[in-house]
Amino acid sequence: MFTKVLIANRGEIAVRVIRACQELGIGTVAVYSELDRNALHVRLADEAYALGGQTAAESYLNTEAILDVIRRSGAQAVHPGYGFFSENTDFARAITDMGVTFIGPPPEAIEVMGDKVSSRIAAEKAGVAGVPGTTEFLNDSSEVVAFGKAHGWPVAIKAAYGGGGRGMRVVRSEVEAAEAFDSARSEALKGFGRDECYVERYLTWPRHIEMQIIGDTHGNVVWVGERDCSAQRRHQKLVEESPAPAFPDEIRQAMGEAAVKVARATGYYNAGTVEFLYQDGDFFFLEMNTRLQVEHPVTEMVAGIDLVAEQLRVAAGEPLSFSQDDIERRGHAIEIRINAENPAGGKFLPAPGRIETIVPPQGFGTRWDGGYESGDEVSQYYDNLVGKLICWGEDRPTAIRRTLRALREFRIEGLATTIPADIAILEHPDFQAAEHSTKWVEDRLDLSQVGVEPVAPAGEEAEPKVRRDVDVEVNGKRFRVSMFVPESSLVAAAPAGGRAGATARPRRGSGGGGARGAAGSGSVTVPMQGTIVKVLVEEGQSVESGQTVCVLEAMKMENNIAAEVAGTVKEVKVAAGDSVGSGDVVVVIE
Ligand code: MV4
Repeated sequence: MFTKVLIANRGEIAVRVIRACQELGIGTVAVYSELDRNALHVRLADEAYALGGQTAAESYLNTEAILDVIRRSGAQAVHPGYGFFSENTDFARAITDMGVTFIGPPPEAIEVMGDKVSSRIAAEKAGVAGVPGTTEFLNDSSEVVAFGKAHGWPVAIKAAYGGGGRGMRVVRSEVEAAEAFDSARSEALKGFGRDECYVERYLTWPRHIEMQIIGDTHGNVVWVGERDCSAQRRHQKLVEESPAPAFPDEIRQAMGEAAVKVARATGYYNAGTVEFLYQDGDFFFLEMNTRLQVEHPVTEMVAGIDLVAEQLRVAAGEPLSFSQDDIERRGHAIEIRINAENPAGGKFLPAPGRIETIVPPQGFGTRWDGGYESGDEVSQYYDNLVGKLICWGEDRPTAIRRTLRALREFRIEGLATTIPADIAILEHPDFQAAEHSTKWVEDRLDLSQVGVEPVAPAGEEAEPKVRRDVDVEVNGKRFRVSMFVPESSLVAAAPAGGRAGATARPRRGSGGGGARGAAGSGSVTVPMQGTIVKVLVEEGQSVESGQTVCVLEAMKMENNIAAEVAGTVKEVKVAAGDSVGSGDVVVVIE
């Protein structure tokens, strides 16, 4: 096993990998941008090296800087996490040439799976079908029309070198074909620099189900379990779960075997995910992700397997620590991605900023894989995933209830998050009945009522509460009621002219304070029980309205007690050290 691993990433996934290394006794090397100098992954790692730069391109994607840190730190292997260098074969080869292990699949497999056409051909060679369609590139829109007539409408035109839905056009009838073909091509050219397109049947209500596989360098490849990632918006997954609901076990077995066949056909090792579309009992190969994915924990929770630890083992040349027959899946797991985005009105506007307070939920079956703690900054320059909440339950209804409980318990102050949208998804009868699809969030889920005001921090210190007793009558019965209210509200609620304004120090942003009513009263009273620590006026002295006449210490705070009217001090009723009660007159002004 390695003794030192460099984690070429940041945020929650860097934290996730560091934790796995620590549990295996492996030393950890973090890298960081200027903005991440004191980020959680840096705080947790054994060593940390600056990459310089702020944007991802200047820092986490700076190959030379990372190669330099590998040399200086003596790391024997690099875990790329997801994103950044995770599917970059130049990087994988560069470090391999230095004698450093890339914790991931062979570069040849990354290349084959790197575009839709070669991956689809590879899957077909392995005997795994994609959505019925062509693997030849389209020359003109008449071929789209011919395909539609032969296989039925709608059809999808897809950019061969595209991704994330860009360059995809749905064609519902012959008349739409020409324009759709042109716009798919131009979007593909703009987005990916190549405009080759192909056509396939368009599935109108599919689910996105993906299969986790892992292999070693000894020829073992196993499937660990599927994840349903249908609840997504604009190709950003919001909720993932395992097992896929309403998914028969024979299909699971067949999908698992299909995924293993695809992996074997490309000489795959390490962790990978084969994506399928599933509709009406049929599944079709979509693409393969040649990396550890964000949503890997749902599989871990159901299978009881630490996928990152296993990645480290197989990268070190060890055989997989389990066989296909050893894998048992139990219960149901749901992952919620919590992003710093404001889902108000379904807009999901990025909401980077400082997390004033983050208190993740706890309890049975409740896991938090986060990248930040209270006081940390979610930068606009990087992915705004704050972390992932993963809940496990005996069955799907239990897991849904637990996830909802945990989401409602979650406290994040200082910025807006996707939590209200996540709650709306999990509460929805369509989701609970597993009647959703990849289009459900955008087409059916109504988020117009979801409004999020970022929760403001509670302030440096909680405002002291004071007791106030009032008499109330309920249905003719008299009750004496004790209220425990913030001082500021007490002052604001005081009857006009009744008492002097009290100014608490340190002063808080809002609230009452200050004298109320122009008339004011000559009898200066204290608004709460406490001790007079200073008397600032004497009999016969003239005072201004608003002038402090004495200082009252109450609830460990000093409060200036001010005159409400200008005049001459007729009587001083207290001295320093005196105890006073709420409403006591301390000074009389004429
Ligand atoms: C499809 C499809 C329906 N029929 N292909 C979108 C992104 C790309 N990776 C594949 N995508 C789709 N391909 C056919 N023939 C529906 C989608 C799709 C989708 C797929 C997976 C996850 C989310 C999605 C959201 C919208 C559309």
